Amino acid sequence: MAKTPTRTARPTGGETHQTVDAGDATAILTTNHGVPVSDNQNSLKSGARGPTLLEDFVLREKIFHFDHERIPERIVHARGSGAHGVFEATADISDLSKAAVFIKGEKTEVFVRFSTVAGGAGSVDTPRDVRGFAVKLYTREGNWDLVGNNIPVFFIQDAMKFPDLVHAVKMEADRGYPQAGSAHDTFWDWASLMPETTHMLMWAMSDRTLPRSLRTMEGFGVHTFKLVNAAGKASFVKFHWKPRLGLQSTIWDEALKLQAADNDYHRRDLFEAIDTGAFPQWDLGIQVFDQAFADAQLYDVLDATKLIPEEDVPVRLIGTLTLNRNVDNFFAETEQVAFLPSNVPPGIDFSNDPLLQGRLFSYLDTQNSRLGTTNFHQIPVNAPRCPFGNFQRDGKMQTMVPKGRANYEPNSLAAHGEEGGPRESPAQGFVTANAATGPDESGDKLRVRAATFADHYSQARLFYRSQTEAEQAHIASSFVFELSKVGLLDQVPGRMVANLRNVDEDLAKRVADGLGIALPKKAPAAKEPVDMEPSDALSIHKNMKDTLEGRSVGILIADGSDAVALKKLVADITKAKGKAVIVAPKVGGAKLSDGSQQKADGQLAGSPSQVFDAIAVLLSEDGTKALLREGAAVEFVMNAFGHLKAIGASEAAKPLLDKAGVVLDDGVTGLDGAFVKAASQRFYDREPSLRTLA
Ligand code: HDE
Repeated sequence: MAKTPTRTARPTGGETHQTVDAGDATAILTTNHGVPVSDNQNSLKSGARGPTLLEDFVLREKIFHFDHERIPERIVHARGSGAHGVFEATADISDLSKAAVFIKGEKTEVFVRFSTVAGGAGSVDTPRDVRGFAVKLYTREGNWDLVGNNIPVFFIQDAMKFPDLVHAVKMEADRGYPQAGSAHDTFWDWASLMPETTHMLMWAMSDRTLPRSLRTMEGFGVHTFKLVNAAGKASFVKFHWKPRLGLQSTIWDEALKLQAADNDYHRRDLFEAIDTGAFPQWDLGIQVFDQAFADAQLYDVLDATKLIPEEDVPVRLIGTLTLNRNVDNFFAETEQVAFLPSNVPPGIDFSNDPLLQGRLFSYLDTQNSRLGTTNFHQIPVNAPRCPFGNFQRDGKMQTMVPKGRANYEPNSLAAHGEEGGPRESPAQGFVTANAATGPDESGDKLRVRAATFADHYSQARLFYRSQTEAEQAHIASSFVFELSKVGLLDQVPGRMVANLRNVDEDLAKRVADGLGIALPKKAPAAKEPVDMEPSDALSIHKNMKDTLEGRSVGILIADGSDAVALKKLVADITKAKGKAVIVAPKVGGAKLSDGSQQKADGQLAGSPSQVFDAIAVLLSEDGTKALLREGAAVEFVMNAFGHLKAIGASEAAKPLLDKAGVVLDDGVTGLDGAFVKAASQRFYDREPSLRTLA
């Protein structure tokens, strides 16, 4: 009898179906059942003008398939963008974890999906929202899914509250709006009644929720996990992804205008970066600590509304993630990818964080309703890259064809010369770390919240006090904006400000002033907050990189623009690893000073300055005169200035800058080397002169 491998390999397309080569111009169009199609334009009719016949199986199959092209979108994180890449382990941490993914030099394929949370699949990329940062690592010991966010803490402490959070933040149940935003009654009604959300709200109201690019945001595993070494010793760990480009965010007015300029701002940025070889990279960092450290903290390390300051436990970099391949098909990959926080290889384990524990069930369950089958693990983007096999059988959309009779275990079929199937391995298999890692890990059945989860404000205060002045102003102003959108529920803004008084009196006062309401009485705190040492790692501004890498510069030209200056400018930007994008009133381009025709990358009206990180205005006197009458040109400059961006301009362009209200500062330069340097930064000092912040 023929022997088959004891572990069933993942079927590849080639083994199970031979699809026609899309690149082969001679390939013949067929039905899904392989029957060649003669006419893909006309349905089968009885006579040229007669009724269509039910017999037309080609038409029926085509429409039938089309009717079912959509699957339910994710209940949260519906809008996302994905890419393939590789993770390379760069440090030896075998003392901490036995996972093969961490063996120094090991390279592991990955798939990453970034997402917004609240909006539907077709919503815009740049609302104020938390971003998902989900990484699937196809390790040789099975998939490890680190399903995190771009914020290290979460709204709630216990999985029991997740449906309430999501119902409150998504569009309101009766009216179906707003889409993709928290600035509405039900969210703030709920949040203001849930003091445990306060720390996360501080992050959500900061510029963390307005990332400039998916490439310039951090990722966090959020929960405390465990690393387990070969001896079975467990350590606590928090995971961090640190972007190589540094942190960068937009500001609120810019994010609003981006929504009008480009719905797909982040998706496009990610795709184009990978497409042009500017591969986005992050370092994986770990904060490792033990029970003694955990016991010594005023917060509970199992509480997902708390972080561990990097000053207390430094982040150790142990690997690099590089995204180097765009998806071939959005639906097959980005839409069908199924992340499961319960996917961990031996050497990584869960803590008792009650939010994490709830997630371990939820994600497996949701995939069945989304993808329609318990066999979703066979979809190529989800299938492990290592051999896998067991005695689970059948079910909808079963694509594997197991051979033989061994669909049960134990069996003695092998003794009779038949395939017996795979066997468990106590030595190599996943074993839950049962080392005692904390008190209260067993006991009576209790539906309770640990008393160690009671401090809701100390870390919110830590976050606020770790920000720069400009960042604090943005936080206060976001609270004002969001709460100003709360209509019917008069009591809500006051209730929120009453909570904020526990965070920082100045913040509470700024928000109350901004709303024009009296400062309410301080809300009673379940536990009085304490002052923690500010942490620089929590600020975006303190973690930005002055680099043009990953940034784009919009260069506005018109007829008569200086050809030599343009060439030099583009060269300077490219040399500094920035992206130069030429914008002109007509997309066909402009006639430069030397008579040559310069093609534009974008037309002025369709390429507003909010899509760039800095602008250069390279105009002749005539060009300036023509553009002074062009609203889009004035706005191009005015918004760049208002969004605190560098503006480099030729002498002749000055009247346009004047009309746009530009006032000279460090960010307004000529078109020499000073511009490239300025274009690598933002000019937050400019802001107080431009708009009233709370
Ligand atoms: Fe999720 N979450 N979540 N979540 N989550 C989902 O799973 C859930 C939580 C996160 O790109 C869903 O496949 C519960 C924390 C990301 O496909 C769902 C709880 C964090 C993504 C779900 C949480 C996340 C999801 C929706 C509380 C940061 C997108 C579709 C107990 C650490 C993954 C799906 C992707 C998606 C449930 C809390 C991150 C419904 C019950 C905390 C990045 O299963």
